[in-house]
Parts: sequence; structure tokens; C-alpha cells
Amino acid sequence: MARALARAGTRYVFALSGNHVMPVFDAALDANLEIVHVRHEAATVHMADAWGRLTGEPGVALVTGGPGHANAVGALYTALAAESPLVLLSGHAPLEELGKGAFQEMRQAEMAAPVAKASWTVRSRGTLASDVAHALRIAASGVPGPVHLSLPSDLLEAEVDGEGPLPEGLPERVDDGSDRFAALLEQLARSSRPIVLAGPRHARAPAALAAARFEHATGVPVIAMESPRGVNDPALGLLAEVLSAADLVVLAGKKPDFMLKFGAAFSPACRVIDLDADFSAWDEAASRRDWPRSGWLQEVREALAWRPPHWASVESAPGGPVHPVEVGRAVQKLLDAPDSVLVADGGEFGQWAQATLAAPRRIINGPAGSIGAALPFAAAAKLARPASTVVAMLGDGTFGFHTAELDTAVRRALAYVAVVGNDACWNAERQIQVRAYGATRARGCELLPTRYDRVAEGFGAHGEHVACAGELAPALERAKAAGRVACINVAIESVAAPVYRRARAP
Ligand SMILES: Cc1ncc(C[n+]2csc(CCOP(=O)(O)OP(=O)(O)O)c2C)c(N)n1
Ligand SMILES: [Mg+2]
Repeated sequence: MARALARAGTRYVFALSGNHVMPVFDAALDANLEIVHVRHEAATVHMADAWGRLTGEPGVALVTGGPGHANAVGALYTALAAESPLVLLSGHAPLEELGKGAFQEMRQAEMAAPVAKASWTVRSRGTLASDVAHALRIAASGVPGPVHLSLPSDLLEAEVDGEGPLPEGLPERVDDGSDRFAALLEQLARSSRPIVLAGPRHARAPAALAAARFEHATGVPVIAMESPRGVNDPALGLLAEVLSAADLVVLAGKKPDFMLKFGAAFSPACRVIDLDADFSAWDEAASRRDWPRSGWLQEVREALAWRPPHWASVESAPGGPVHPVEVGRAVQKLLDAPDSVLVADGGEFGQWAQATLAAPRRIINGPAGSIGAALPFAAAAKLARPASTVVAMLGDGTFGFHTAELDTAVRRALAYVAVVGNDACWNAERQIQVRAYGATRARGCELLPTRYDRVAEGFGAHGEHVACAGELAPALERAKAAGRVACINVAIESVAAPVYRRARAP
């Protein structure tokens, strides 16, 4: 099985040890697989997820059976919603003891099924290797996603003769090249304000490249949606305005779900075509015809890039705390390095980060809206792209989820910079209380102004505390120069996430 992983190109296995999977740790030694041993099972999946999103190859997570598996399962939801390829391998009670109350016996495949693209238990030692190869293929083909395999420990310990026949490589993409899309393309060419909305995988390579080619060839804007805030995604500027002006919307792998207000994001006169098709197929068909040119694409691109003009002059109070816009301004300088990676996670602070920061590659918590993955995401990003500057932006509540992954980053020398926006509050939820129940009933979401930089130092990371705006740039410089993972604890102003409204001419 380990050889099958290596043959499929797997180099790293993100793992947390346990009785059931120690045979895999052992086999990894001879198969040249490197185990990245983490501190919580959910982190194995988040790391495999980030690996999958950045490389396009499925990341591989390995955890023990029962409770280890249960800890990992929640993280699959984030990968499923983000259309990210990964394989979760979980140890499992031995087949011969099933039904008798085996140690950590659990219906694991059933447990993972609702949050996986496919989920099954290996049934015979002869298929261990080919099942793993099959899982990798399923994860990466078509709409990518997480696949789970449970590995009964008696199979892992059985003797086998070689790995048996393995499926080779990934299946070819079928590009029918026919006129299948001709009618659709005709409608796009004839409408004056068309928009194509695409699912989260189109926000990254390789799908993003096909989308960009299509947009370039046709002049029809293609917008990948990957935020649970949907049309109010702060990274997409005035998307809501643009969508309500569109006369034709084509949904390419994007469902008319909550992110599109179940269709209410479009004007009643707008035609909506739900096309559940692979983008690459029509990219080619599009380049074979002529397209009218108008200013529409430019108009849409400008609207998406729009940010409130007054942000340019936002300044924090002299003694602090720092306004999130000013944090963004300083961090952008770090991200201006070529090939940088932005990781943006939860809370209102995460929304500010997504609104104010741009980088060639970005990993956000995605449509799942699940907070907490930033530190594992950033560690895997640094592993996948060692030469890149990797910056993780996360709120103080969010920081608590996987704090111990700083230890993994120290042990593995994964030098990313984590910026914690510390407002001593679960502010996103506090904002809900203020809006729904009134400020006097906004209670229970308080945290402490904990010195997370010192927590990080305790793990052996570089720590910086920033109390006011002036301290930010030098702290970021020192963090970048530290040569190891760094945590900058920034005392921030506790403000609600940005909402955009363009002042209209009277
Ligand atoms: C796994 C998970 N648990 C809970 C939530 C609900 N939630 C969303 S944002 C948030 C508050 C985050 O607080 P913090 O990280 O400090 O960011 P802030 O909003 O304060 O900027 C919570 C609890 C969620 N989205 N995902
Ligand atoms: Mg907070």
C-alpha cells in the first residue's frame, strides 16, 4: 500500500499515529514516504486539503481508527465544499473482530460518507494497494474532492506478494470537442451583460487557467465563488451589484444555493442557465467562434476590484488598537513577494484579510464556512512551496483551534508568518448578537487579550506583539527574517466585517 502511494507520486503523508496504523508508519520507511506527524487528526486532513489545492495532486492524511478517525472527519467537510482532492486513510479494527466489540470499532466509512466524494472499507489484503490507487484517482478526477478509505489492521499486517495490478495514472479528461456548447455560446454572444459563475475549484489552477482562457477569448466575465458570504464575499467587491445587472448568468459547476440567495441574487429578468459541465470542455469550443467586444468585462472587473475609497485614509488611534484595514496594508507588502501564498481563515478579521489582501495563491476556509484550519493550511502550503512567502491571517478565537500545529511547523522548519487579529472576542458571533438581540444582550462571546505571541514562543516559534499601528511593519519584517514560523499577535479594533455600498450619483 505504501508503495502504491509512492508510485502515484505521494511524497508526504500527513499523519497522527495510533495502534491501527503503525504498520503504515513502518512501511513508509522503505517506500520513501515522509510522515509529517501533527498534533490533532483534523490537522492531517486540513494539511492534505491545502496540499491538494496548491498542487492539484491529492494530499494524503493518515489517522488511527475510531476516535482518531472521528476527529478527522469534521475536516473533510471543508475539503468537500472547496472541491479539494485528498485521501483520508484511517486505521480500522481488524475484520476478524468486527461485531464482537473490537477496540475502537466504529462504522467509519458510514461516518465519513456524507462528507466525502467516496468512502469505503478495504475488504481484502489483495486489494489494499489497488484500493488506495483507486481512491487517489477518484479524489483528483472530475470535480475534485475528499475520499476516505478505512484500513482494517489485520489486512495491514497480512503478508502479500507484491502490490498486485494497479490502475495507471489519472483518467484522461474527455473533451468531446463537439458542438455541444454551440447553442449556449450563441446565447452568451448575443446577450449584453453575461456572466459565468463557477465553483471553488475555478479559483485555483488548473481550472482557473481554463476559466481565464475562456474569459480572454470571449470577453465574458468568469467569476469563481469560494466564500460562504456568497455575493457578499468581501474579496469580490461589488459582485452583488454586477449580478443584479446581468441579463444572462451561466452556472458552471456552481449551484444556485445559499451563496446566490437561492437565485434571488439575480434580477427577475435575468436568464439563468444551470450547466453542470466541466469548464475545460467549453473553453476550446469558445475559441472557435467570434465574440462581440464591449466594455462589459472591464466594467465587471472594476466592480470586483472596488473597495470603499475611504479605506485609503483609514488610520488607527495613535496608541492602538490597529484597524484591520491598516493590518492589511502592512501585510500586503509581505505578500507582494513573487509566488506568495495567502491563507485567510475565520471571523470578521478573516473577512477583512480577504477584502484587503491579494496574492497569486490563496487558501481560504471556503464555502464550508468552517473556521480553524489556518495553521495547518499554512504549514502544508510552506511544505508544498518552500520558496514562497506564506502568510496566514486569522482571528484570536480561530487561533485556538490548532495552536499546537505551531509545534509541527517548528519541528518541520516550516517558516510561515501567522498574523492573529486579537480583539479578545469571537466577534463574528458578537456582531450577530448585536444585530439580532441588541448591544445590551451581546454577551458570552468575550475572550481574553491573551499574548498569543508568547504562547507561540513557548512552542519555539518567533513571537511578536503589536499594540499599535507603528509597530506593525517592523514586527512583520522581523517575523519574515526570523527564519522560522512566526506568530504576530496584533491588538486590533473589534469591527464588523466590511459591507460594500457604492455611493450613487444623485
Ligand atoms: C468550525 C466552526 N465553528 C464555529 C463557527 C462559527 N464562527 C464563525 S466566525 C466565529 C468567531 C471567530 O472569532 P475570531 O477568530 O476571534 O475572529 P473575529 O470574528 O473575532 O474577528 C465563530 C465562532 C464556524 N464558522 N466554524
Ligand atoms: Mg476575535
